Amino acid sequence: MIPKPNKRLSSQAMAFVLAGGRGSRLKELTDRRAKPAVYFGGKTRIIDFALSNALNSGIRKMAIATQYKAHSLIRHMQRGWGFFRAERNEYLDILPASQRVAETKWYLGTADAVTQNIDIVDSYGIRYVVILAGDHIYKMDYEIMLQQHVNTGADVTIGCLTVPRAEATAFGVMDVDKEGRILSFLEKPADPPGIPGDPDHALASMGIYVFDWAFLRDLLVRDAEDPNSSHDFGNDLIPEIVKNGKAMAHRFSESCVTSGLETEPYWRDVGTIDAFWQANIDLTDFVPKLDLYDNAWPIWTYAEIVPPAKFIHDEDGRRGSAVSSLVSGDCIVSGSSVSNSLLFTGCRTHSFASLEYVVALPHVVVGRGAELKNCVIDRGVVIPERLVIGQDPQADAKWFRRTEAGVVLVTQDMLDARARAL
Ligand code: ADQ
Ligand code: ADP
Repeated sequence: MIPKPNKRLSSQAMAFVLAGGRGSRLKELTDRRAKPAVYFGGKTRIIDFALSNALNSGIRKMAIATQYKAHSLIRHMQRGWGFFRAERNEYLDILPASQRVAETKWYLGTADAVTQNIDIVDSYGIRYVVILAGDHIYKMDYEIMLQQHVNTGADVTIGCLTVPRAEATAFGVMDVDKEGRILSFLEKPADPPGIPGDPDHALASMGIYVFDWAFLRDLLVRDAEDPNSSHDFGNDLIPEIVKNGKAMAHRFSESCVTSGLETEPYWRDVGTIDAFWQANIDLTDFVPKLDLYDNAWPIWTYAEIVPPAKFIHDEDGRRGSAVSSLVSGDCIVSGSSVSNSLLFTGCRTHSFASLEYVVALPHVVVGRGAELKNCVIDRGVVIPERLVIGQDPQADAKWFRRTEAGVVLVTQDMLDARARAL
């Protein structure tokens, strides 16, 4: 029997993941790690969402361009994403800037990150490239976007969603016709145009692009020689295609994956302390906005092999409990009360401690009698006994980073500085 060709376009596609950005609005959380390597959701890191989407969509060839503070990201990739096998025609390449070209050269912009790796993309023998950002939380089936791209014969297909107009200054903003063809594209406009008939919203680029590789390759080679280009997709390549070619918008609502629990398409740029805290705390809702428990669309990650979470009475019989909370493996909640919080792997909370609306990254230790509220605690931080955070805005702002909305970020460096000063 003659074998049938695999009709899924994802089998002819690769994902090129841009993971080089600084993520400076996450402040001290990205002092030592790139934004895509920041922890999210109890067990995973931010980049796991884009990579799991690619994997679940059927894409088996991936490249990840890294640049800023890449060590923790690369370590995570090696530990958690090392199962791709060349003999099955699967590839996952980590492409740090300045490692491959003769002279020391950083990735100048997002397009340059691809240009510097043209030979690697060529070697994959693929037809389509899905360009992804490694720093957003969402579940999406890229196969649907690939199909739209092929059906419309577009030069580029751009993933987009509606955002409040006031927030659209941080995005590429587009105007489309009835067929979804992009008529104009403004990268981070100071005064974003609203959607006709819906002036309070704008149509924003998700920074996700599908190209035929042959088309993008030509464009990159030309862009590399343009002295006026910043070699960036949003600033240079996309406006050029909108002007001279065929750029189509793909609505996220068409391809977002839901388990039935999510009531609306979920996409978050957890790029600020407030947004990061909120999106993590949202997971503790009775009906969460993002379902992480959907077996049909698993979020793959590197998970340490650890014992189960444990909840114990201390020697004096005080109850260790957690309600409306996510508690990861290797946590021990001892004689303390945890509510509306998210504990990553390996956290320890000691007697008389209380945690409310706390996001504790891996291996946080909370000392006896500490009271924590509305905060994000960085990895490995040891909270001293009886420390109170989240009740006195002035004290919080003095020692820690307190946002206007009242979320407090705590790192070990801040605690050490406080200990030296007191
Ligand atoms: P920005 O959000 O500003 O705009 P940008 O800084 O270009 O995004 O980064 C996009 C992705 O590329 C991020 O994942 C980042 O980590 C990575 N990156 C940045 N610089 C890089 C470099 N030199 N090398 C490798 N990777 C790099 C983009 C689009 C907008 C769109 C938003 C959606 O330009 O049009 O609306 O994404 O978030
Ligand atoms: P992760 O991001 O995996 O949680 P860590 O927070 O332990 O990892 O560290 C992030 C990065 O910062 C790693 O590259 C690590 O080697 C480095 N690092 C950790 N602690 C320090 C420190 N005190 N000084 C300098 N670099 C550090």
